[in-house]
Amino acid sequence: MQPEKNEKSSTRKCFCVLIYLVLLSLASFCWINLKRSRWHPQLTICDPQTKAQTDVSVSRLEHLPIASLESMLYEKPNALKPPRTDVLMLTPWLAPIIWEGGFNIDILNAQFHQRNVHVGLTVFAIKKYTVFLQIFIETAEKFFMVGHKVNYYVFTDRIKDIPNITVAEGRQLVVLEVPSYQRWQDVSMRRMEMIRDHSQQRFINEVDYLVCVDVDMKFSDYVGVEILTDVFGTLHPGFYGSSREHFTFERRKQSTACIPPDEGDFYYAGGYFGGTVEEVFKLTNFCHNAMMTDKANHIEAIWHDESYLNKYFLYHKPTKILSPEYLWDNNFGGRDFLKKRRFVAVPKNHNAIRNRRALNDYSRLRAKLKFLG
Ligand code: 4GW
Ligand code: MN
Repeated sequence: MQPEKNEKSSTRKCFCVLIYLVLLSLASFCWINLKRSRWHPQLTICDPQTKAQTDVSVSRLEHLPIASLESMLYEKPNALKPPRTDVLMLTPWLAPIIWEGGFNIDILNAQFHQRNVHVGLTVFAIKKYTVFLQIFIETAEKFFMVGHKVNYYVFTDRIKDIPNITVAEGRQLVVLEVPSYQRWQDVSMRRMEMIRDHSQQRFINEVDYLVCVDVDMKFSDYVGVEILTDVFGTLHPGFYGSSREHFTFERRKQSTACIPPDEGDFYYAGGYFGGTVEEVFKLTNFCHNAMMTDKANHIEAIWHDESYLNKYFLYHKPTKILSPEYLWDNNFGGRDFLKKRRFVAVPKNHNAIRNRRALNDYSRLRAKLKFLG
């Protein structure tokens, strides 16, 4: 009698385990699908650990548009008459430098519409820098990639402070919660790591290009698909006319960001770069790894992420370069060559926005640079 009882109870146990497993897999299936569908609302709040799961190759092919032929009328280019002669429009490695007058936006828009491009604009608003978001997004709605699909990716540690902005059709505001760092240098530098990680986990499934910029800025004229290419950098508004010796590259040989005095093409700004998700992944991965190597050796490059970016671009040349039209500071006034000021710095109340210790660091560094010429 006993063995039969045992057998019965173990069969029951097996059955219960089986039911439990079926219910578990059903629940996880529902949960995964629910997570995916959360992507659709305009404002998406997402856990930093989230991993997007779409199959890239399948989703991209599914969305390919059907080729159509359309004619367009515009002024004929003249092989013997350059549109502008006052600025450099091509680098020695044949990358265009983007200036007003050097492109026809209608042709470019038609080309990028044919490809149905989707652009991601990444911006960090950590701690008090959330105050810049309202103007940043409002002006981007007016001037950034108008008529194209845009995802704003706002990285923040203060989700509650994100303004509730309604964005136009075809555009989405995605808020990504990230940790904040105590040192302001780390706040700035860790952007590379976070862009890299999110490129791999989510951006690669959602957008074709990434544009990565500072938040203490506003758009004041059009910024469109003319900037899009494999990988681009932007001429720093303080150094477009400088000689190599005046570029503030990292010069100490112990740092991975070191650039020797007889090398360097341009001085690129840390606050404006981009390209395809794949290329931005490579760039940010390089910069983050270089920073980690330096950290282990107790050294930090002079201008933080900007120094590592400049090192990357020296040996991985950008395929387009944005002129200072795309990154200007009105404190510099205007310039004859500057036909448009597309993206300009918002004046910061340094005392209110930055902590005092950081201010001291900053003024010491500026004084040192002045002294060095
Ligand atoms: C000193 O106290 C700080 S705080 C220097 C940068 C800080 C900071 C920067 C911050 O507290 N929160 C934050 O989100 N950021 C992000 O890093 C923000 O996107 C900002 O635009 C970017 C670079 O810092 P920044 O604009 O102050 O740098 P600069 O003056 O070189 O444009
Ligand atoms: Mn800035």
